[in-house]
Parts: sequence; C-alpha cells; structure tokens
Amino acid sequence: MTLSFDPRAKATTLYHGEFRPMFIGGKWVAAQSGQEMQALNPATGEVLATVPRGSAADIDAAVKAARAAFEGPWSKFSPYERQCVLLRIADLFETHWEELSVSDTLDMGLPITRTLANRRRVIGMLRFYAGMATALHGESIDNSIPGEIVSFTRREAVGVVGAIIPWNAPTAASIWKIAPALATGCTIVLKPSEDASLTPLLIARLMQEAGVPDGVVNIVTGTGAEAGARLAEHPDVNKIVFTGSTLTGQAIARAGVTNLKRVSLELGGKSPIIVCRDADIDKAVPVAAMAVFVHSGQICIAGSRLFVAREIHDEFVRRVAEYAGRLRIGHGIDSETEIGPLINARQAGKVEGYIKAGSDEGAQLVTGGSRLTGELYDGGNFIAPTVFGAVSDKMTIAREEIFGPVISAMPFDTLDEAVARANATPYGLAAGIFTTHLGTAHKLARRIKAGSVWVNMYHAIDPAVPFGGMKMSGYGREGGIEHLHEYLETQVGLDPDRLITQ
Ligand code: TXE
Repeated sequence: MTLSFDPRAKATTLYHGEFRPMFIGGKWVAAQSGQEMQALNPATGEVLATVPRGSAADIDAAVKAARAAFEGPWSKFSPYERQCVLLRIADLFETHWEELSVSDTLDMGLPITRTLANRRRVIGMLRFYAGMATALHGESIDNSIPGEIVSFTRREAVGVVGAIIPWNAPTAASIWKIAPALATGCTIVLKPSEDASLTPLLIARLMQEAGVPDGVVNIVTGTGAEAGARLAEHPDVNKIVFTGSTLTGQAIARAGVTNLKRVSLELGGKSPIIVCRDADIDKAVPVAAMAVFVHSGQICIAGSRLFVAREIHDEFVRRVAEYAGRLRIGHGIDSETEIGPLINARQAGKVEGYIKAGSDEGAQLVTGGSRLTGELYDGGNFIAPTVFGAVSDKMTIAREEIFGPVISAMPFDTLDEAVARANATPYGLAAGIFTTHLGTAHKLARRIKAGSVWVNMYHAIDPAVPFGGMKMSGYGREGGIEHLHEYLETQVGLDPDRLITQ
C-alpha cells in the first residue's frame, strides 16, 4: 500500500531509548520509587524508551488528583464546554494521527496500514462522545399522585473512574475509556499495559494541549500486580472499567468489592464463525481468515473456531490456508506488511504451546505452525498464520483463547448442530455467520449467545453501536448510549416541600 508519508522516517523521530514520564495531576512525573520499565519494540526487541514503573503510591497520587479535579474545576464545566474539549481533542488527533499510528505500531506491532485505518473509528469515538455530552438528561415521572407529585431524575457523573487496558489496541482502548469519562463529567486514572505504555502517554500530551484541566485525565504506567491491583481496590475509585483476560477480570471484580465500585469488564473470547452451505465462498474466505490473522490473532474477538458446512468444508479450509500462506509477515512499520509480530516472547511461547497441543491431540496441521526465523525476524516474536483441520470440540485449541494466529476448522452437518457447538463455550463475545439467505442469518444470529454477531462481515465496531460480552466475556457495553450510562448515576429529584420517591 502506498502511504502519503514514510513510516520508517517518522519512527526515527519518535523514540530513542529515552525516559518518558507519566502524567499525574497535569504534571509529567517519574515513579515515586524511581523505578522504571523498558518499552520494547515487539518486531525487533529494541528498547524504544523507558517509562516509570508506577506502584500503589503513584496510583494513590493520581486518584487524589482525579478526585480534586472532579470536585473542583471539572465540576464547573458545562456539558457544552466538555463537548468543546472533546472536539478539540478530536481535531488534535486528526493532526497527529500519523504520529499516534506509528507509535502504536512500534509499541505493539500492529501493521501501520491497520493503525492508520483505525482513524475513522477512534476519531469517530471522540466526536460521538462529544455529541453525547450535551444529550444526557433525566426524565420526569408523573404517576405518583397525579397533579401533586412529579418525580424527576437527574443523571450525574459516577465520579473517579479507574481504567485498565491491555496492549493490543492502546489508542482505541484509551479513547474508549477516556472519551465517555469526559463526556459525562467523570475524571479518570488510566493504567496502560506494561507491554504498550507509550501511545497513552502521547495521548495525555494531546489532552493537555486540548485544554483538559489538570487531574481530569491521569496516566499511570506500571505492572498489573503493582499499579493495576491498587487501582482496582482503591477505596476512592467509583468505577473500574477493564479490558483484558478473563482471569484478571475476575481478580478485578473481586478487588472492586472493597467499596462496591461499579465494574465493567470486556474480557476474552473463543468466538465462532459459521459458514453455511450457501455462503459466498469468495467473499467469506478472506474475512474468515482475517477474523483471526489480523494482529496475529491478538484480538479479543478473534473468530478462532471456524465451523464450515460439511459440503464445502474441505474447499473452504484449503482456500483459507492458501490465503494464510500469501500473507506478508514482517515489521509493522513497513507499509507492505500484513501481519506483524506477537507482543512478547511469553505470548509467542504460549501460542507455540497451543500449536503443539493441537498436533498432540490429533488435529491436522494444514498450514503454518511454526515460529518464523531469518534476518527479518531476528529479535522479534513472529509465528506463521496457522490453520488446523480435523479439530474436535474437546481439543484444547477449540476450547481455550489462544490469542495467536491459529484457526481451528471443524465441519458441521446441520444448523442446529452448528448453533449448539458455537454456544458450547464459556465465552460470549462475538460471532460471525456467512450465508446468502437473510432468513438463515436472522434465525441463527438470535440463537447465538454473543454480544456481537456479524453477518457476512467481521470486526465491524462503530462508536454508536454497543459492544461487549456475555457469559465469561464480561459485562457492560462500550459504544452507544448504553456506554454513557455506565459512567452515570441516576438521582431522583427533590421537590421544594417534600421528599419525592418514585
Ligand atoms: O492480560 P491481562 P495479559 C488474554 C490473552 C493473553 C492473556 C494474557 O489470552 O494471552 O490474556 O495477557 C493489567 N489487577 N488477553 O497478561 O493480565 C495488566 O497490567 C489489576 C485478552 O496482557 O488481562 C494490563 O494492563 N490489573 C484481552 C491489563 O490488566 C491487572 C487482551 C491486561 O492484562 C492485574 C489482553 C491485576 N491483578 C489479553 N493483572 C482481550 N480481551 O482483548 C494484570 N493487570
């Protein structure tokens, strides 16, 4: 793909192994302990920069700053003023989008063409939430004693929000947490993943430039065990919003019990894709392949269980494998690259373990299955796009979230069987259906227990549309009006003369 700028040249202007402080109360600071952590480029292993290794004391300082801003200057901002701030941030994102994209690519490996392509979605989020800032209101309820009592509700900001995000989409995940907080009048302490902290720090700089008052947005870098755990249990945090693994989500929900904070969780998945006999195979093959291979499978919605109607199964799997074999794998910073590295050696080792389990348990390796070696891949964590056939539902690769470029393909005979098998998972985040029959699409979609069901497409996430999971994929929705409600409390109004109940 031809770009209007040179990403490699831009990359040389961004990080040079220097120290990048974190952002608390409008100040750029080191960790109180003085400890630092390295931010590594997953494609090369080189040190991009160092960042503070924040711990409980830094989280406490950030929460204090967030509380002071919530009760002080930020509470004086009208919804129209908050809207203006969000629109200014959106404009700054337009201006700095190349820098943000290059930073994300360097920090977490997603190819530059894809980080650039996130522009519409991320800036769309900022503008969507800007619009919502002035559209939030309560209701009046006139059914107590007709003519005498009118109850009314107000929507007020929940307070200080703690946000904990993973490494696989730092910009989008940061904005999905920060924008609704700003729209509703909350303040926020965001802890990025220790594996991708750099772009959230760039975002903090843009927030400052846009006129976000000190303490409204705070970014504390650090590990989950130190900084994350303190944020989750902090008694002065009113709400936690988390994206990450189900195991950590459970720990966060438990920690939030300390002060019964509101919790929303966007967790893992083992999403099914059902390819019906009447599917348009030419269109379905690339979508089904990229439902997993995009970002080397490191996406919560990866459609990693591929159920294909038996009549077309062999042809479909062969073509998915051929497609996988043609993908260009390399450094994300090269504009020709379609698939980048895995985030770190631990994640690559985990994926290799799953590939071995697939072979050991009797699945048939159709393509891929190995780590890539050679000069281009030195220092990085690259695994070839992998397709397994003859997978059974009981195999480890068909049950557990791999978070790597691995598809498990399985034939089915009837749609009832496909639905039952698709739902036979503890997760319920997303699903895909490929059919040319509208009735089949509707009937199947409503029977699948997943928060998003895409038909003849995948990965479609829109700021105005709710996104989130069922079952062990979490609770709460991001996107859409529902998302704003997660950041609001409802208060019933008071009559001048008497307390009104509804
Ligand atoms: O996730 P974690 P990791 C899955 C995926 C991957 C596995 C491990 O299967 O292989 O999780 O990845 C913070 N209290 N997903 O270790 O642990 C942590 O610092 C508070 C799926 O990256 O969930 C980071 O900021 N916070 C997922 C964030 O939680 C804690 C995306 C996510 O880390 C904490 C990422 C604690 N006790 C991984 N422990 C998806 N659904 O997209 C960790 N953290």
